[in-house]
Amino acid sequence: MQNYKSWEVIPVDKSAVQGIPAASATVRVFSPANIALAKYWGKRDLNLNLPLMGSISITLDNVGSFTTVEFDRNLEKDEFFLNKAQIHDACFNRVHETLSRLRALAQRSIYARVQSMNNFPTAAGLASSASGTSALVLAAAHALGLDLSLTKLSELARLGSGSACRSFFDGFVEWKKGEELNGSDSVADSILSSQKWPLKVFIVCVSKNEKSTSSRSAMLLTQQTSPYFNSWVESANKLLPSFRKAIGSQDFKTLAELSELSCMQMHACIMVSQPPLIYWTPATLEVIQLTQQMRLKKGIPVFYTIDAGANVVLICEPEAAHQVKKEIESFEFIKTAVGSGARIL
Ligand code: 2P0
Repeated sequence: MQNYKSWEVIPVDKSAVQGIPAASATVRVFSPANIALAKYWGKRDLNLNLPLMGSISITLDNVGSFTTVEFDRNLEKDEFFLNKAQIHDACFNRVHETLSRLRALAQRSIYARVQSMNNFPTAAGLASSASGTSALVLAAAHALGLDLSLTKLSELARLGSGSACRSFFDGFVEWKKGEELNGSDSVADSILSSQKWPLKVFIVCVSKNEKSTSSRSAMLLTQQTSPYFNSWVESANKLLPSFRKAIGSQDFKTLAELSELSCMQMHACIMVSQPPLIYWTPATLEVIQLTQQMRLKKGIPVFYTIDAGANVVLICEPEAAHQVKKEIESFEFIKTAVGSGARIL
């Protein structure tokens, strides 16, 4: 497998980058997923996807979306294919809205065919909307000949899906809550490069099924009905300075404790929504407990985090990667729990 570090434009039609040729312009890109350590879960503006808290994520290598955007004068409307299937639902509407924002910037009225493939399970709580939306923005901007800064690309991605704004940057990335109503100060940037602290990430896939409730509607449900929502928001914002300090000083133990705390607080808040929403399966809980045993009993520098789904992401010090991989491979129960086997990406 070719090694993709951070986002990358894969040349398909070089003329497209300079401007739209007569009939069509095609650009293919790769954009990585990102996994939040300090979680984003709650919005101060639903239309602009502005968060109620700052968040911090780690950008993945190799795990993400390959997206081809082809602007074609023969199309009468936008078309969107995800993992080869044509999409017509709310997900298509979001793609169309994102393309329309970019068309407006480029002052063009040409429609596009978008083909996106994820090299990991889609909508299974593994940040596929982050990689997919950032890839879409990147490819469409290039195909339209727009020369935009990473900050502007990140803003356009945020408007499509909040967490996508973090996928343009390497290593540890902070997305600021910001105060401005128009979101001008709610921006993402890298706070420490992956080279400086090359932590290893394992995705323990206990379920490849698409989740029954999307992140977007679950976030709204939590915000509207969870009795813990206000204290979650307050706590999430309070934890951020400690997160920054732990990352700045490469203090693994503190980062592990903070990340697990943020994850647990977010899921506790989600679980008590009305109706209650539980993303986990029994295997999720098993992985949590085995990870705790690895760190607290065996002294292996590893911690877990879980996004809006059943799958668990383990993060460890680079020198512990071999040992962690061996431990995960011995998680026999995952095979019996889901029948498809543990998948370690
Ligand atoms: C995050 N998640 O910080 C959190 C943690 C999932 C759990 O952001 O409505 O797809 O498009 O802004 O970004 C998933 O929600 O939601 C998410 P929208 P998004 O990564």
